[in-house]
Amino acid sequence: RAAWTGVYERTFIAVKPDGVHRRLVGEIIRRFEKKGFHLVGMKLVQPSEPLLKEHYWGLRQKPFFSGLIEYMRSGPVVAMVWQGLDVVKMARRMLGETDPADSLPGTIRGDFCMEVGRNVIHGSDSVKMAQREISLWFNPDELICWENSSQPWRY
Ligand code: RTP
Repeated sequence: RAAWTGVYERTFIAVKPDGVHRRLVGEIIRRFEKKGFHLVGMKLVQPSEPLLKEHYWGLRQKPFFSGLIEYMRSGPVVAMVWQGLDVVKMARRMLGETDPADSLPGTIRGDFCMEVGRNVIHGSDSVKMAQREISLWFNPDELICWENSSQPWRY
């Protein structure tokens, strides 16, 4: 494939209420910026229960589902869309494992949290899920293409 294929891939990242509460928003944005990804959407939101239930629809049968919704409603969330080469997979690697106990130091969860139920950040797990989540959390006019670079090494 051409080197630039996938440059316009997008993922949905959310700093969860514990991450916002603990002032980790700047640190998280800094990591994505320094990696080289391109921010195309961002907002502080107090997510509604229906939005969260839709977002976590695939986990509705899990025993932790209601606790998860309660946790996600406990404060504002910073919702973001990041763009760049293989951003979905790379962002998941930057986040670490779902359980911080399994996350290596150097990852966001490995560095900043301890419990699976308070794991500070969400990232889409596939390109398809990213598209679904972006359209759930953002209106198209909230996503801004602010740079039109012809240089493929700048994502
Ligand atoms: P996320 O969607 O938040 O990025 O997390 P993930 O893909 O790494 O993990 P997933 O299995 O989709 O779980 C979603 C979120 O549910 C909470 N969780 N709690 N055993 C538990 O108590 C448990 N397992 C998962 C976590 O907040 C996880 O990020």
